[in-house]
Amino acid sequence: MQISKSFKRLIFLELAIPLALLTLGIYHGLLQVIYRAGVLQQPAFGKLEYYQGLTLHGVINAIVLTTFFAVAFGHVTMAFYFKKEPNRKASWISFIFMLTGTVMAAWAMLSGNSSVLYTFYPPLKGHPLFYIGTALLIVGSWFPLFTWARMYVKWKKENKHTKTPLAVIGTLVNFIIWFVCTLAVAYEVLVLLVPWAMGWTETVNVTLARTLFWFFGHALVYFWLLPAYIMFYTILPKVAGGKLYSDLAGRIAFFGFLILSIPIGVHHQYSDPSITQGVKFFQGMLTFGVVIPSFITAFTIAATLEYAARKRGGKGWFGWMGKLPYFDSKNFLFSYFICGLILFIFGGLTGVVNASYQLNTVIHNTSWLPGHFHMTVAGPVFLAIIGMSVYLYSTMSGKKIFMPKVNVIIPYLWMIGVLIFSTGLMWGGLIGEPRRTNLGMTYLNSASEHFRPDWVPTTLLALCGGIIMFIAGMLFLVVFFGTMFRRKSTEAVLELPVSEAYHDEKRIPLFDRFKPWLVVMGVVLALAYIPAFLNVEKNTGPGAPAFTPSNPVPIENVKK
Ligand code: HAS
Repeated sequence: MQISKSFKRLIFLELAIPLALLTLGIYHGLLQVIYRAGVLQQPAFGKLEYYQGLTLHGVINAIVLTTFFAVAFGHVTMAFYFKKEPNRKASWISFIFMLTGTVMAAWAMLSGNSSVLYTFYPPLKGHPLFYIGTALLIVGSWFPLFTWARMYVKWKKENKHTKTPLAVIGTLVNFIIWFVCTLAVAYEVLVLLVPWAMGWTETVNVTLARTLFWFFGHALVYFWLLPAYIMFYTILPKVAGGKLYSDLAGRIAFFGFLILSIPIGVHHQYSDPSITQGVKFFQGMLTFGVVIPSFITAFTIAATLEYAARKRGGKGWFGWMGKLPYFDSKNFLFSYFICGLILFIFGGLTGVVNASYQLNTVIHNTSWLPGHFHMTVAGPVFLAIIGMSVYLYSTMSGKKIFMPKVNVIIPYLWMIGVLIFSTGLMWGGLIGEPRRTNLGMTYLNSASEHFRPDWVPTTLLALCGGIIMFIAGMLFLVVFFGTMFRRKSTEAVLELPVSEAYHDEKRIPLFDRFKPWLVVMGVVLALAYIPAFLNVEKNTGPGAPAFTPSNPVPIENVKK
């Protein structure tokens, strides 16, 4: 498909700006493992303090990169399937909002005024520009939903009895989830955090802020995941050389996420006071429910891969696995996808451990948690984002991939790094290693009375994995920016691989409409969250004063 210069420029900027920032994000990832292994035994390195680096790492990698990419990939998907570019003005306004917000938040973090981590964590207090910046980034990412919804409604009017393309369903579901869940964090930022950061209010209601954040926070992880799932359902079967085992399974999975992604945030608050056991239990059960769309995906994609491998001559119960195009540099998307899927088997299973109310008490706030989420967000999500970014850039610019043989190896290197890194973290977590802690200052410093020799092997393992991940990440940036600096050598087009479905499944209206699912979504959300907010209202104590991460004493007392 031919596209306009303006659209091309917009997509390139939305891909390249966060990837350029990723250099900082990856650098701080490396520093994390170095601090934690006790190689650095100081509060700061290169004028950037530990928690400042951790905030930059989380915000750039988990909020900025993922949001820009989801918007860019959504634009591309809608344009490709509807053969029409989204509204130009709205798309550029959205980009300007997101960019301005990112610059503001980046300044606030780099100046050392906002070491509050990507979860905002009041009573840690950030600079007002950090909160306003992140709010602008979020508001900017709302615009596309409205333009895409208009495109969809128009298309549907003209194609009443045609199945809506699965990728379009996935994109709209994802941004509806995003719009609803970000309303809570927008309220948290604008009503609680900005007035507090400006000095208009003296204290902050921590329980309410945390509950609003986690209303958003777990749905956020599915906002990261769904673009990858769209690729697994609609692109992977084609690049694997086969067909999608069931298109209907994909629809069921996406609508399942629509209902269950948000009303489960309290599973991040199992250890919080104020919320009663009944609410925690109910949301814990819903969390087990949200695992189902992923299990559906696991079996559908496994069957899809088996079909593709058998078509390529694969035989036997497991022997077929050897026939997939693992190292085909011309078809490199496969390598990015398969490595992400393999990581997600472990990322998903550890998620189920977290979801259990009882087991959660063992792993909560330990390094098990970053072990879990690096096999999810730094697994299928990150690999799908970077693989698709270089694919889109190359095809839409007409420039060949720089170092194609290295490009196809990167995901394997990354996967090995993550597996080693996460093993170190999870093993450490099970023997009590805390997360978000500069271990080099105390527990991993043999001169400290708190020294824990049993955490030496676990943190060293995480260090080895982290170094491998750093190398893979840097190689990717060389491939991406190397491709940017090449000359155009083929026609520049917008082209996505499109998978056919294996079965000729009839159109089922229920799985081709949003209204019934939106109603169910509203009901489940109300059942899960009205009691939670009533609990918060009833059980909240006095407001908290401001803290910094480096001192357990409130800022105002330190000043005195
Ligand atoms: Fe999670 C905490 C529970 C999924 C990210 N999660 C986090 C945090 C992050 C995160 C960032 O219940 C930390 C937040 C913080 O800073 O405090 N998580 C779950 C559950 C799932 C889950 C039940 N998480 C994710 C995803 C993430 C993510 C996805 C990012 C993208 N998580 C929790 C809980 C906590 C938590 C608690 C709070 C803990 C606490 O105490 O603080 C489920 O959605 C997982 C379902 C997934 C599966 C896997 C399906 C497997 C597939 C691959 C198939 C492979 C194939 C390849 C086909 C059941 C689809 C075959 C291979 C061949 C070679 C043929």
